[in-house]
Amino acid sequence: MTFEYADAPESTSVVTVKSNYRHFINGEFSAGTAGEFATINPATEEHLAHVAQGSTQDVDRAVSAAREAFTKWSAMSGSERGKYLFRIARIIQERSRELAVLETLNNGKPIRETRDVDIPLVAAHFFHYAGWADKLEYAGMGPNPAPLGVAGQVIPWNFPLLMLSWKIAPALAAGNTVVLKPAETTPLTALLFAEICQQADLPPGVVNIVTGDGSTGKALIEHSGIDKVAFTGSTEVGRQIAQAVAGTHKKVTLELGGKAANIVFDDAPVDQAIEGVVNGIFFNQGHVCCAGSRLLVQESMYDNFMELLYARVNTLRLGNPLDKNTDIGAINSAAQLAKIKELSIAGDEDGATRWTATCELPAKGFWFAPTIFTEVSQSHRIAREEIFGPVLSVMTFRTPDEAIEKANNSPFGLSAGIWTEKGSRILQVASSLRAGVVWANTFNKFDPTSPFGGYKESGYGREGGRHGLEPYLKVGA
Ligand code: TAP
Repeated sequence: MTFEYADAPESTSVVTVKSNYRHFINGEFSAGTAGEFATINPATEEHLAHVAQGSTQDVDRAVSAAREAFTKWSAMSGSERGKYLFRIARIIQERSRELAVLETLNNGKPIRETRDVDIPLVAAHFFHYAGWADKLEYAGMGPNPAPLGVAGQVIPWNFPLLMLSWKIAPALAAGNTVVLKPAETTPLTALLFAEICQQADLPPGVVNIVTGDGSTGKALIEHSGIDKVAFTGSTEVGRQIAQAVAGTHKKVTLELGGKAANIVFDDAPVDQAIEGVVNGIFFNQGHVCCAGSRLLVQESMYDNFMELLYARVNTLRLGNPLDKNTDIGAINSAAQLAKIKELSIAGDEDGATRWTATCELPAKGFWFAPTIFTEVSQSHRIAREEIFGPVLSVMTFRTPDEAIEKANNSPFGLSAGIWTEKGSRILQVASSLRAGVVWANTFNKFDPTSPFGGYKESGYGREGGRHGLEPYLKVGA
């Protein structure tokens, strides 16, 4: 049964969206040299603002500012650096509503997620790494770990501010300075974060933000003045970056795509597993690198499980992302919507059976209804390629060995989920899965103390926790 809910829209009056946004370089907002581009609200296609397009000169200016700031920032005591990070974390908490609304406006994700997941996790990352700043010699990376220098960081659009925090918090705690490029479709919260850096009196040049498209990201990672490349994005661009930095002194971390298996055994707590599967693929419209996009269900419980799953998915509310009751928001861009549609059509053509949730799609904006494909085989494109949308591919298995084999039969290895009541089975299956993160009887749980990262084509390096400091330090120095 679906209840009727009254509209519960969050007010947009808590945030001021400016008509123009400029780069943040050396502690100040400054115009770029390559014009500007428009950023929109993907839920309505309404224009939000004009944003500076970063040129190689803009990147150069930002790298020079970061280089100059590095001398003082890296010489500062860890406890002093920690104070700045604690201050930033507290301001993020104070301004969380403003950040959540702006993230929802620019990204299309539901306010419930930005308010309850993204922004609290952003603050938690800054708190976590603030605590590490004066304890680097106890991080298990040698007695005197030293920062690398200037980090060039490029992030995607699916968790704009959260990915920023994964990059900036550990870099600063370790004594590096940064130049960050947000994704072209979601630059606004990074620029609000720049205001927070000003409010926290962060020394100029420690954080620099240059906005723009892929060419700006390319100019940044290829700049000879940076010592570290941190990239989160597609495997395709990750490959280009690995080639571009090969043979240079730059240290690299690549957090790339995924195609996680979510494995449900027939002894699993069914209601809990249904919630976990739904959260695994439909959270954030499936724009999640570690989304449980391949569901493996044990054959003996398949019919019952699928019936419950369809019923649950039909209760998800799709629509206005600013409404506090909304579960499924907008797809982030027309380009991403086209990619989801193209791969779904490939699912039909390859012979899988499509099921679509009964929901009405708004007339304006970019939308895709929750979709489940059954009768999927390992060779289908929808079983192998990352769709990065609200589309689940379902397969079955009979034995644990078959589940492990199917789960590992993927070019990716970012995450996986296991649902069973048996602790011994969790341990046995988890230790056989080639995935950086394995969740048991839960899914999509994030914590700043846990390392996160992939195997195979999902990239290399870890972010989060003590491990997340290592990519920003000269280990063993
Ligand atoms: P990409 O197209 O790879 O873009 C990521 C970032 O790189 C964007 O800022 C993009 O700029 C920039 N970029 C594009 N071409 C570049 C180049 N040649 N050199 C340097 N930078 C370049 O990915 P996306 O579509 O935004 O994000 C989705 C992908 O990210 C998915 O595959 C997802 O799995 C992955 N992801 C992984 C993780 C982790 S932790 N593993 C987390 C989130 C997302 P523009 O925005 O202007 O194109």
